[in-house]
Amino acid sequence: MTAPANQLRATPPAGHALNVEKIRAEFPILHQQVHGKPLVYLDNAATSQKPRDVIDAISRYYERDNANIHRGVHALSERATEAYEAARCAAQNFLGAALPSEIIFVRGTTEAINLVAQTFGRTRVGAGDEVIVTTMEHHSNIVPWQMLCGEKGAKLRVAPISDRGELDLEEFQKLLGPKTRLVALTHVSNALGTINPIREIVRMAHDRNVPVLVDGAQAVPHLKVDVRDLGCDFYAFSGHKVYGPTGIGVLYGKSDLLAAMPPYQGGGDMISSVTFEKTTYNKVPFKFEAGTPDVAGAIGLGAAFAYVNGLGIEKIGAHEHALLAHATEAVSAIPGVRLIGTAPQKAGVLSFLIDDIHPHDIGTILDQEGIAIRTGHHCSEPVMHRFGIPATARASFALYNTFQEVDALVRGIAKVREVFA
Ligand code: C6P
Repeated sequence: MTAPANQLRATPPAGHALNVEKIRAEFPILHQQVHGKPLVYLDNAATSQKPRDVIDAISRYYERDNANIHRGVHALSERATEAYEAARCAAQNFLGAALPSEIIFVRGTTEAINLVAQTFGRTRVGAGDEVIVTTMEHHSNIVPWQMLCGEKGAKLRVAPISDRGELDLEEFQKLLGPKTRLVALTHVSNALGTINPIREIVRMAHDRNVPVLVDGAQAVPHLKVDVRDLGCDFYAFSGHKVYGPTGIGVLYGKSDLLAAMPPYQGGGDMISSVTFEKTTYNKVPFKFEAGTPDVAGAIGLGAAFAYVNGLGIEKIGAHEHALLAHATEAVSAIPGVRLIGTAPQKAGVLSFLIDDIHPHDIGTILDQEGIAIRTGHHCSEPVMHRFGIPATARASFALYNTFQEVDALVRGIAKVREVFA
């Protein structure tokens, strides 16, 4: 867990230093020039780069073990099935889930949330009921609930955030009521970097018997997540933000909830028997994994968990926090810079504006310097509306970033100001 901002430190505490030089050697993509400059990749909240271990695990699978799973009696199918189910156990351990069957492989956070909305949501939410989200949600944690509420005649309630980008817990508490059927909120905001106090929010919701879904897309790369310690009912994340491949992600759900939920999609592997008169469904988690899954993706994700575990998520978080502290101090000292998202508890993300320069121009000029950041509304338009801005420039950090790269960003911002002077 990161330290509060008033304890921000620009170097990780003793014993927490990562060997970043060695780590960088394990990421082939980082060693290239962009527009004649060394690549400085600071768009990790959009997707992180992949270590050699992950790339090799996927290649090895296709070179040696590729087969369909849960279906064949031949050796390759057995090996592929074993590797896929081992990845499920790795995900279980990564999240601290009680059982492997509480882990459902999905395409990513977006699919995980849609799955819950279309199964749990459709059976539990009715006319006049309410679903609570927050102002700082990614569109993936707004639109599926809007669709559900529209279909059912239910109401979407929105917990507000402060000028620093913190959730207003008093207002959140007031929204919880007898009609609330679910709270769905992000663990870490992708646009602001705010870390939400999930344990406390879960306690408040559970006091009223309201289940909680947590969007963990921006949390798992930076924080130790233990779903049983958090107490949440669902937890969703994408593999590609935590050094795994694209196209694979995880939905964690408490086993009693998953068992009671209807399937999401129909097809192969999610059934135990089919006749034209009646189909009976497979047990959890297979009930939710219709069709041939992304076997290679799951195996790659398993390799990503091993990679992160090998380094230690606490060390990773401490390193990134030191980078964020250094970047926050250096960037906010530049005249004309306004930071968007200044909560005391933050992870991984620095969103900013420079004078009245459009963020897309900032991004384009930085790209010419070899620096990759994201600009725009970050699929979080309500956050932009809250701050009365159309977009931000966002630098986001990962375990392989260096203090020199932060300094390159600071020089790049100075260049942007020169261009627009
Ligand atoms: N945010 C970003 O640049 P998918 O696309 O399903 O892997 O993840 C969606 C998602 C859900 N929740 C949060 C908090 C997220 O940050 C994201 C993805 C990326 O901020 C791409 S828009």
